[in-house]
Amino acid sequence: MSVPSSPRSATAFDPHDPLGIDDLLTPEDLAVRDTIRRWAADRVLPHIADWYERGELPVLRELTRELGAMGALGMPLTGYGCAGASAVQYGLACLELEAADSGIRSLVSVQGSLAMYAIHRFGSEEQRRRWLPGMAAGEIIGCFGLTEPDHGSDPAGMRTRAKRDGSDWLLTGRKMWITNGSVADVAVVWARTDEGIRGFLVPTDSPGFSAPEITHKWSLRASVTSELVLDEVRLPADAVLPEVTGLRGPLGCLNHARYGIVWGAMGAARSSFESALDYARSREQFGRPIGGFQLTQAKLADMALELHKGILLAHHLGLRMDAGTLRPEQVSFGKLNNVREAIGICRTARTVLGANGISLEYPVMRHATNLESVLTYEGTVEMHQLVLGKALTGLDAFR
Ligand code: TGC
Ligand code: FAD
Repeated sequence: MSVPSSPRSATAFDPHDPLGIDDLLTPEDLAVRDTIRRWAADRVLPHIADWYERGELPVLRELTRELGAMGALGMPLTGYGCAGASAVQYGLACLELEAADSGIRSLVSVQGSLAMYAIHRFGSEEQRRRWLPGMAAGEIIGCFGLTEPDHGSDPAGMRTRAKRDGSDWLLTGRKMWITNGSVADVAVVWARTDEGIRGFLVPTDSPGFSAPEITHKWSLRASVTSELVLDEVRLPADAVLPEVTGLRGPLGCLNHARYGIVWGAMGAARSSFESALDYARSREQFGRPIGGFQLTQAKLADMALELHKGILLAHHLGLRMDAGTLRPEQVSFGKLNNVREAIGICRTARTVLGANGISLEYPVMRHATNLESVLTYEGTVEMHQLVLGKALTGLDAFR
């Protein structure tokens, strides 16, 4: 092992990459990251505070097509117009998107890791051909309906029901808190059947389907969230995903989306940390920059520790996903740690900015409030603690 004998023999310390994590990335990884970073800087950052304040994402379809053109939708999937990128590259894209806003990363997660992944993994060849190329291009928007008003953390209790009627299916029930629900062209809906839980591809213009938007959100304001109402929606026999029965279907999709969040949360954290670092260098009190006070430096050092440890963890999990060795418990490890630490970083960054920390002129409070949703969706903190608790002890404490 070689240890630098003097500071001069080491590469220069980079405050934005103190551990030299960039050295772990391939030229292709860096190219993907830079492309998405440039796109977000150009297309999202100039408008996001305004969209957030207004509580809307007015150019959602346009942005989705642009994301499709960059290969960001269903990025690690292969064939059917998907980019076939590595898991690490997909993770880097999630980080860059969430550094702009969690709502944009959510759009990509739901489209690619939930709706497209479900079709790619559990659909028939015909379903893949029908839906995936348009979804990869961002022409067709998908959503993923698992959560119900009375069944969030415990989807096994879902009430949405699909009954056979001749060769058709009749779907009745309600889904809640569904990202992109009211703008989607196709909804992947999980429902109870006589055979167990199954997934259905529901064109959103089907009679009996409606998706009222959920308003008055104080988090993920630049993201569409909806209820799905299914009132005897008639679907043909081939609307069911043929390759899976049981909760392992939707939970298998969640592994992929949760993996993206492991990276994404570090994007929100990075943006908040950088905002705090800039501010600390320029804001003066008591005749000197606040970054010169030991208490501020302690905050910056602690934020940097958790930020870069989190990125290292995400990269480690990405390598495991690419090697095919990533376990669901390891995804829970990453989601639990990185979202919790990201919120902590945002909260500390907010204190460094003083009163400006609560202003939309800076991204910190927006990221912090977004992360309150990220902490809850895709499995709450408690669910991931219980997943790890079960893996550690062999004892199931969910029920
Ligand atoms: P349990 O009995 O443990 O498992 C039932 C079956 O599922 C299998 N399984 C998994 N398979 C793949 N990946 C995983 N992570 C899996 N976890 C479990 C399991 O092996 C079993 O298979 P089989 O074949 O033996 O039947 O299920 P449980 O009812 O005890 O529940 C376990 C628990 C609590 C961990 C699970 O229900 C859970 O994860 N709850 C949280 C629900 C959740 O995360 N919902 C997210 C909704 S989607 C969303 O939030 C999108 S946000 C938008 C955005 O991403 O931007
Ligand atoms: P509950 O399950 O009611 O939990 C409430 C509290 O009780 C939590 O703290 C929870 O951890 C705790 N709790 C529950 N059970 C236990 C236990 N056994 N032990 C200890 N504590 C427990 N869902 C989708 O299907 N698709 C989407 O696209 C989607 N998008 C979303 C977008 C946003 C903005 C939000 C906020 C949510 C979204 N969700 C989506 C829903 C999300 O997945 C759920 O909110 C989440 O799974 C938690 O369910 P719940 O809100 O019903 O909380």
